[in-house]
Amino acid sequence: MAGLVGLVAGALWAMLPAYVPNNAAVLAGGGAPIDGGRTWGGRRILGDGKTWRGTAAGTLAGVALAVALNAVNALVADTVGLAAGVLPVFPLTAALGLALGAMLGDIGASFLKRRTGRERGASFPGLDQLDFVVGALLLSLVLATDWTLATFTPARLAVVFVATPVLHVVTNVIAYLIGAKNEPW
Ligand code: CTP
Ligand code: K
Ligand code: MG
Repeated sequence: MAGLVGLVAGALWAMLPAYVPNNAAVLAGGGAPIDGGRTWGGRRILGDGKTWRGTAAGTLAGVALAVALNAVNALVADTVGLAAGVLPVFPLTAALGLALGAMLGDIGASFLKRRTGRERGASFPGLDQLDFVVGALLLSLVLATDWTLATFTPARLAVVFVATPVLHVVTNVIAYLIGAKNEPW
């Protein structure tokens, strides 16, 4: 797997533990909101769309996926002799950074949405598609600094920032069409 295919595969593989948490949170959501119903400046701090259960389930799903991807990676490398480094291997610190960071990025976006007068479920183009990527990369950088710097090369980052909004729009439209989500964003 050389050249462009390897680059795109490596970049998306590295971000998978950050892609899954939001979808897992949608499926697991409900229960007590993180902000406990509290308001700030007349509006909810975060809103009912950010719950403890959704956040915990999303984080666990992302970490579990990273562990599973490591197993698949080892299997594939043994079977087809994939060159080491094409697909990243996740240390647990990186897995947690990507998964929890994605959730925190999404929560930060809700905070900004409430401060700018947007009700729960309102769209905020740009922020909606990239909040979790920025959160994931930042927390991964904090918890697994060397791994993050070595894994997210400028070329892979470029792929991530171009491909993620496209993937995000597609998965959310699908989630909306199958009735898992109230809005197609
Ligand atoms: N969810 C959750 N906990 C989270 C993130 C999401 O429980 N940390 C669940 C909620 O049921 C939420 C649904 O997933 O309604 C969809 O997530 P999202 O689109 O991020 O939330 P919204 O309801 O649109 O709220 P907001 O406007 O604050 O983004
Ligand atoms: K969101
Ligand atoms: Mg939403």
